[in-house]
Amino acid sequence: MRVIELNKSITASNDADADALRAALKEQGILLVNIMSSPGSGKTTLLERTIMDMRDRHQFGVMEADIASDVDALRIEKIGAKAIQAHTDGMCHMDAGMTERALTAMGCDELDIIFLENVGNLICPAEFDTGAAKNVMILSVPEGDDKPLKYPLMFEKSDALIITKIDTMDYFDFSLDKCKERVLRLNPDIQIFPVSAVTGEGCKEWEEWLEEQVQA
Ligand SMILES: Nc1nc2c(ncn2[C@@H]2O[C@H](COP(=O)(O)OP(=O)(O)OP(=O)(O)O)[C@@H](O)[C@H]2O)c(=O)[nH]1
Ligand SMILES: [Mg+2]
Repeated sequence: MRVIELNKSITASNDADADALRAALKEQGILLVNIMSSPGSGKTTLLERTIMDMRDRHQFGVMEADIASDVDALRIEKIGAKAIQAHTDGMCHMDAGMTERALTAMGCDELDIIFLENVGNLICPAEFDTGAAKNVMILSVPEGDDKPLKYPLMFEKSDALIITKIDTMDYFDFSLDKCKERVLRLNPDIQIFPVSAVTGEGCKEWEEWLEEQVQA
């Protein structure tokens, strides 16, 4: 497993770097999807299922951004997809310069969908454009349906919201309707997919949306 140590980007203009990276990836026909959520919401589990369901049609790569360890990248390699572990030098987010260096280190010539599993937290990753074509947020049922009220920016910045662990709905006081209403008030254009990465419920709709983004 390769681990790349990333330090803070030297350029001050993250937005310009992000636009340049987005344009370069579009030119190469690569869809970069930035996955954001709190720690343990189920990012890696959902990526494993998505890759296994779609790997006959696409070549996947995953950049796992964490402060330490290589466990997530090893999980992705275990299912046969390309992966690199990026260490953020204690930083709580990825920016465009860090994303570009991780992409270069991984190598993406033969890939057509690349996931960036961003550092787990609901605040900092929403503030930095990574250069991804699409931003996807994951919220899990045990975290509660009030999260759109407390962390609005991430919901505003995301193109899609995956509400995961719906198989645990009976055990938590989570209202899907209330959650959707709160999210849509912040971002009327967001696509919402309730799923369980364990049972597979709802994953087809999310994967169809992902397929549409690759084709676009
Ligand atoms: N019941 C249930 N458990 C899930 C689901 N998805 C993930 N989990 C469990 O949630 C825990 C965390 O899952 P991960 O996929 O490692 O979460 P993560 O967001 O990648 O975690 P970090 O990378 O550490 O932030 C594990 O115990 C998973 O088995 C789901 O849909 N349903
Ligand atoms: Mg993970």
